[in-house]
Amino acid sequence: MPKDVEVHDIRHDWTRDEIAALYDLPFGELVFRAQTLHRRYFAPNQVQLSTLLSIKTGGCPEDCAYCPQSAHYDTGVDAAKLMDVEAVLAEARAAKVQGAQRFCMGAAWREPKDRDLDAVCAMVTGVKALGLETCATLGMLTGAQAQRLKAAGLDYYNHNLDTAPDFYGAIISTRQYQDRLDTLAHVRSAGMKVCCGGIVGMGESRDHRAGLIAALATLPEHPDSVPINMLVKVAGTPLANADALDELEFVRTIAVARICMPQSVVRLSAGREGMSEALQALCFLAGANSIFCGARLLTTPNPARDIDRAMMDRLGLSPMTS
Ligand code: SAM
Ligand code: DTB
Ligand code: SF4
Repeated sequence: MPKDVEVHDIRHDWTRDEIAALYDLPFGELVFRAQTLHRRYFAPNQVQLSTLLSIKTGGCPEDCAYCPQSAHYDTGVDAAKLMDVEAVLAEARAAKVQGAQRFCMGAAWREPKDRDLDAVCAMVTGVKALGLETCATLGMLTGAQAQRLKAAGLDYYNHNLDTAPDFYGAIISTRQYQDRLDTLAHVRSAGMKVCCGGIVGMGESRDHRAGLIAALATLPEHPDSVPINMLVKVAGTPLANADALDELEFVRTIAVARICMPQSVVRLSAGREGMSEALQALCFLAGANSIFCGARLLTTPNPARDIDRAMMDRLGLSPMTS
């Protein structure tokens, strides 16, 4: 691949207006551009497979309007203590048997206490020893906590920007956008890979969606992994009755993420349970190349493994080889 093509493709100076203009392209033109870049940087028919486990569920002090695990809303999710290390390792072994490549441990915390991090570090080391890539999402981290996780063997840290800076206040009041940027900087400085994306379908405008992609694509380094979540509407949360996002607008968001961050793995993340196979096929065509596999996300359903195997077979997709 010619060097000038690479230099031109990987930009950190995207403006929101330029990204809004991508959204405005004719659908076929947008998907063609995304697919062209996808093929330049990735094997086009390979999909990275991650499995999620909620290692500490519910009772979270934050007020994220989308989240079934916030203690502010009555969603029927019971708060549970941090799981035992052995129980987590048993789940990781099962995920590996089912073909997962990365095991992502999620905790409903604002931030981990140092005492909790002892157990999480033991989980990370144990999962890594199984030959799986490791990922965790535990809320805000200090620099020292990020370094401890890295030393324990953590490959990826997931921390989402969630939405555009100017829509953020409508969704979360208990922490600031800058807090998230600070955590992402700590994760990078510690030498871990960054998994960072957002949620669409929360009542934001197209311009807000462009603002989210602009915030991600102008980080000092593009996130290695970019999860694009379709809001999973959970009864009891403030967003339970949010208007459904137009399906093709979701595909456009995937395509725009692919164009603005060509070397990042873009994950068709939460929300697949409500999507047809045809819609998911369009997302792969638009540059998505990762999914969560396994019948549960953190607290909500995800397609069962055999359903996804059948989909991947029908579409000629295979697990990503590095
Ligand atoms: N508590 C930690 C935090 O917020 O960073 C980690 C777990 S939190 C559940 C991880 C991410 O899940 C959130 O940032 C959000 O993007 C996503 N998420 C949570 N609830 C969701 C929902 N109902 N639909 C789509 N994505 C959701
Ligand atoms: C991400 O961006 N999506 C995942 C993962 N990172 C942690 C979480 C989705 C959660 C969906 C709601 C639930 O199952 O509780
Ligand atoms: Fe807590 Fe994370 Fe849910 Fe926000 S998204 S309420 S921080 S678990």
